[in-house]
Amino acid sequence: MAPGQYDLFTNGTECIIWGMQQRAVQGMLDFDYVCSRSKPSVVAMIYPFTGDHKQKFYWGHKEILIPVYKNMADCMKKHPSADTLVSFASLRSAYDSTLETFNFPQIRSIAIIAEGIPENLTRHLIKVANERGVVIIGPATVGGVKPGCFKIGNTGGMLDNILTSKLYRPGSVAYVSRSGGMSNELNNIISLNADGVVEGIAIGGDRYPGSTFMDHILRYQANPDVKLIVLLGEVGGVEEYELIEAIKKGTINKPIVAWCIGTCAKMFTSEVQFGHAGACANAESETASAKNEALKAVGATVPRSFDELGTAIHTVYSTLVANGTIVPKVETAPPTVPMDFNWARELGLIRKPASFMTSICDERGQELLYAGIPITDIFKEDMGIGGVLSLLWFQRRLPRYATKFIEMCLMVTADHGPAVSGAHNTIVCARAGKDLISSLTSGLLTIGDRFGGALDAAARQFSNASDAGLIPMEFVNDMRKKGSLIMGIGHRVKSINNPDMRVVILKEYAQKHFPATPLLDYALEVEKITTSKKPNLILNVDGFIGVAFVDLLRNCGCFTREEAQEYIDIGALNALFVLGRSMGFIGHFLDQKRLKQGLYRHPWDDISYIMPETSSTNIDCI
Ligand code: Q5B
Repeated sequence: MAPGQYDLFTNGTECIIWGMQQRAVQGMLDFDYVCSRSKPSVVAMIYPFTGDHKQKFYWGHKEILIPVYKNMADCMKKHPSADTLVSFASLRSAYDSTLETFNFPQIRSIAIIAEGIPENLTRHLIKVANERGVVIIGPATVGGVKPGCFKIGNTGGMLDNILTSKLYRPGSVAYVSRSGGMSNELNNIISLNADGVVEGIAIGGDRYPGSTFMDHILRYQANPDVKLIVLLGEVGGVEEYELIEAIKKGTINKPIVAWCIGTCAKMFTSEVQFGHAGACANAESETASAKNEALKAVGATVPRSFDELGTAIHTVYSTLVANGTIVPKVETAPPTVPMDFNWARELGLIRKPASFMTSICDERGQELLYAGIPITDIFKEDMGIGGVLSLLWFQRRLPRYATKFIEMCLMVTADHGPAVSGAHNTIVCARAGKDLISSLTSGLLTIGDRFGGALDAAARQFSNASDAGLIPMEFVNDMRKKGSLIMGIGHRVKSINNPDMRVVILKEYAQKHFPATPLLDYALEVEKITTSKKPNLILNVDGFIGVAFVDLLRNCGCFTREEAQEYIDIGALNALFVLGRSMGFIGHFLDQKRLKQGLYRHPWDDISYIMPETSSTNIDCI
């Protein structure tokens, strides 16, 4: 066997991945990097379900792009030196995609990871592969690894495992196993008991593996870098006897350490099907014990149990070192691969100031939390919309009378007819053919000091005056002197003769349920003064909610004075009107659409056109 034949992989191997397996690809690239490969082994990916595009990966600390092709022919054409395909195709698509791969003679080896491919289809793939001289590794395998050169998919596990098992540089021991999981165990055992792995292949657990133990052992025999061969066979099948025959004939004469797992099968009264499809003895000769005996009989080193496999490897390895067959190489440290950020964070190795902070809602766990309370509890406790707002806006549970008050505020502010600024805007916008969100926001944008947005300013003005010890009359006079309107006072249509029932309802409730209403009492004194001047200068709905909410924040026992002040300073109270009135604006939008109202144009007779005098516009500039 020439070098090109026994070496499936070198440190220049170029590989194509079938399937969108970003994690596996990143694992392969990290392996390449610690092996000090000059270039990544993965040159392209094939994924028939998206268009051609590029995927971002890390090469050490740098970012690189790997092309993804929809079409295999395009991929092969663009990457003619790729000779390996690692197929992550599912058990349904692995057969067709592997058959398609055979059309491209550049591919010398194919690793098929999928489990559960029907045996007749696998057998057909094996037949075609043999005709074309292609090596199949798998199906039903993790793949294999050639330290310093190439790693198939997820073989070897995560980077810390690869480093611990010294897979970043070749040793002298080659192994072949059926099990992908056990190959990881072998990487570890060999690194602890010898100078490490030179190549390891897991042929897969199916009854018909694409390549056999002997296919790989013959390669290991031909490869001068392999000084010791480890076979991890298992119960079922007769493959191990091919090695026994080859040892007898002298075709294989390198030291062999072998163990067939499944010796515990003899403890069962009937034949047992182990995890792998092929792991069932159909004759005495197929039992693990029989095969271990037969291997021992031809001179292979066979331990007494799997536990002693490491010792057996160490004994043979030490002999090979002692007789000069193996000259242990000087260890050099592999290049450092920057740790994946998420992994490092999971291990608690790094901390990074978050650029974003949140303290009201957490959707990451099994259940959505509002201020730490699971959504199911919110329903169990029937917290209602007022309870939800108390959690999301104030980060705490408020007493039931308070959450009911919040709900009442939302109810009374929900709408006040089509004539008010916001509803009018919403209607005009809807009639201009705009969508719900545009129409709603058009209405919301009118909310401000004059219309619906006077809650916060009223809360501030009244509380500042009262806290400063101004009597109501002083406050009113002060505001008049400054030429400022008192926020929360005055209404276009409501007056003491036509009271606003919304305010009446809320007032009755607050006076009955709030522990104390000092600011409301103060505002009502102010109202007496302003309405004595003009009957429409009432404490309006904005003003009422503003001052009553200050009383709630300050006296409900759930906030410190500073916390209460913070909500007033932040400008939280207008939110009640904004949320409440959004209900009405949405109603107006739906109403206009339902009524099929056409484009609104304001009538000319309702507009006073006041043009500049013609003579004044005709004055010549001198
Ligand atoms: N005067 C609300 O004005 C309105 C005075 C005042 C001292 C005052 C006005 C005002 C403060 C802002 C405020 C919320 C613009 C209102 C709401 C939601 C709504 C709306 C709806 C809904 C009304 C006449 C005379 C003048 C003024 C004096 C007026 N307000 N003095 N402090 N606050 N209030 N906004 O009727 O001597 O004659 O020159 O800005 O609280 O938006 O339903 O419509 O649910 O949708 O046009 O309820 O009060 O009165 O401006 O002609 O003034 O009274 O200085 O004095 P009006 P004006 P003078 S609730």
